[in-house]
Amino acid sequence: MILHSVLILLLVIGAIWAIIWFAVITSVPHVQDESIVDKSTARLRRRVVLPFIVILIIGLAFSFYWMPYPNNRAWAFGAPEVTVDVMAAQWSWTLSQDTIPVGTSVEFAVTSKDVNHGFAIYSPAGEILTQVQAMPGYTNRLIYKFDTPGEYIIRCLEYCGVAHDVMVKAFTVE
Ligand SMILES: [Cu+2]
Repeated sequence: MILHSVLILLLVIGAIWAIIWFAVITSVPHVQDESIVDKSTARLRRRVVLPFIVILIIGLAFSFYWMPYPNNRAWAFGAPEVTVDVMAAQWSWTLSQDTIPVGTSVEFAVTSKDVNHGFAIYSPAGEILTQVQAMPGYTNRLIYKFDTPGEYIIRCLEYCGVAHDVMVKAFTVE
């Protein structure tokens, strides 16, 4: 995932650099007449701004796949077949079920009893996979698909009081 992001970033920077370089090389005339320089400046802007906008739009379209918004996740993982209700409170997590089926699109409906918490899921190897805010009076919907069975850990990612660090809960994917 990080490698993808770096590669995309390098491609975008490289493409922008190439376009600017090409535009500068082809539009700067070797004359001192200022009217020609003005024209070439306008041409330079056209050549840089338009491709830049096109690259931005294409980049935005491709990066949508990794965005955590419910519609994008539903598109990437499939419509959720299981909904897990998650209630955060100082200082614990309550889940409507502790076992989640592997390879299935799951929706976590996350809310809080008291203050803001950060609902984060960690893989059995300890890597953070996905996260969303747990807010009082509002339900955030987080869609995810677990491809590997094992014991996953929920941790709080937003400081919520003295026992914030022990706000940990495990669930099983099988
Ligand atoms: Cu916390």
